[in-house]
Amino acid sequence: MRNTGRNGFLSGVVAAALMLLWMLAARLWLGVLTPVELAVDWLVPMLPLSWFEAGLDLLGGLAKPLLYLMALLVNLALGGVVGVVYARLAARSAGPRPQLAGVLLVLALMLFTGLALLPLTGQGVFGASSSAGVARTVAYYLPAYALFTAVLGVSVSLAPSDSGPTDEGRRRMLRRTLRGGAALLAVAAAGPVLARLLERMTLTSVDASAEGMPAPITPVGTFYNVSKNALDPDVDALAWRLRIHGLVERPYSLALEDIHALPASEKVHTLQCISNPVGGNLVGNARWKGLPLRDLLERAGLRDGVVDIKLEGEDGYTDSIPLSKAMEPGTLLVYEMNGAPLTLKHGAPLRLLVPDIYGMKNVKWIRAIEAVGEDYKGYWQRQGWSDVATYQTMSQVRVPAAADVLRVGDAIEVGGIAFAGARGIDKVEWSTDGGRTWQQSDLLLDQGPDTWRFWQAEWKPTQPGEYRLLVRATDGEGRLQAAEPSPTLPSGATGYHGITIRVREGAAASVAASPHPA
Ligand SMILES: Nc1nc2c(c(=O)[nH]1)N[C@H]1C(S)=C(S)[C@@H](COP(=O)(O)O)O[C@H]1N2
Ligand SMILES: [Mo]
Repeated sequence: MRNTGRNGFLSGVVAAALMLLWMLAARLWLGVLTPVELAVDWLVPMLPLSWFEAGLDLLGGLAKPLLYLMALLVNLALGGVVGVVYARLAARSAGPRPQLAGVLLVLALMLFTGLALLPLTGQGVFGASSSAGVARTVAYYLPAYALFTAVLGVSVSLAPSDSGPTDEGRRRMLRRTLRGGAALLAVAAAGPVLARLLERMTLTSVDASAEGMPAPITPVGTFYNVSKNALDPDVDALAWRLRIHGLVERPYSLALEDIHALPASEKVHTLQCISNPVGGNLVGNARWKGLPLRDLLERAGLRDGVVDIKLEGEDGYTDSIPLSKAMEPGTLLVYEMNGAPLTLKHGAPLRLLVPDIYGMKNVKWIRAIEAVGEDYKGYWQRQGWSDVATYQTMSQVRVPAAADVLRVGDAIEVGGIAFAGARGIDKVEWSTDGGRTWQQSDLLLDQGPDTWRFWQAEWKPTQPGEYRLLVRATDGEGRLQAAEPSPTLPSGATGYHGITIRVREGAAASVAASPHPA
């Protein structure tokens, strides 16, 4: 009996590995979410905020891939458990014939998936409310479970038996051939599948000490990227439709070409993630093109009692903004970024840009807009992140870099960025004595409301030594940014950013060192 259990578990794990390989490959082409992704999506919003924070602190950008890896291992182990049950049943002489047992197992797995797993993870019965739909979902899971069951059935049937030594030699050879073949197949197929998956993965590398002046407009390729997903939705723009519904007089839907035909507006707009640390890199500025959300809402005719406008992404992510925010002319649904069509990772075919509110609420891959009569809590709010999520006023030192060689007598350029959402920046001050005294910098580059400002000053240190260079901004409403450090959770980081630099004795013939090549 112990042997039956071990053999069943191993058979189950091998079968699950092959099944998952099929699932990962088919994921890219059918767009159906793997059970691994469903598990993570379901789990993360339920994690206590303190665990989430601890995980991020400890693992940083690795937290997300490790979570998926863990879910993958749990999946394999579950395959093993199913294998044990199956092997035990098969070992009982009174059990059903193997073919029948196989059909029953596939049926049970399909029913569990369609009626429990998918509805529980927000995909609807048999994936009815997923972007892939029922047909693709079934076309994805059915072969996966058939593969699992076939491999499991064959592997279990080849188990060492007590029926006598006669066919034991043959069985052993078959078993080896089968397991070896499966392993070879898995290894051969895994390479290209994993390579493609890694290319598509959205991984965020958080750098808490970003250095160097950024370009005024961030190129799309270096614009930071954050999403809850391992693989972001790859929306078929031709089949895609935007649905406007809820508390409206005339619900309707639009194709992308309808949206492109409506009067458009363009604007430069800075986006920052609420989990950007003080001095961090999760901020970017781009020129976007789209249409005011207000135009689409007015066309639908809002009924009385609307509190929030809720946006739903193709990845099941939802969030909301207050009606008054939705009606501001600067709240746009955009389809172009820096003069080119929005890319997959930035939310193609359509994303929201909302003034004054952290990236989190700038929903990507929008498929539905709903007028709701309540204060709707979005994906991250359910976990405890701020619902209002107004940008904190921030400023950063970007030059000089901590490692630059600076000398007494040099004219050193100090500067960086400052951002305060729609409030704008009034003033940026800098200090070289850890905040005892402050001097005002020059503000450069006004790209309009909702954009970052660059600040700059020249510094001629007269004494060698170690200096603490700090910066602080005052927003357009005259409020100095918060000095008190607070973590990113739940409302965005606060506190002054600073760097420590060393100034050496002036060299005899020192050339004024500029931190960048002129
Ligand atoms: N549908 C959807 N929209 C989303 C997210 C997401 O996971 N799914 N992440 C949000 C977060 S937390 C941020 S900071 C921004 C990042 O946008 P970017 O990747 O274009 O910089 O998208 C927001 N919109
Ligand atoms: Mo974010």
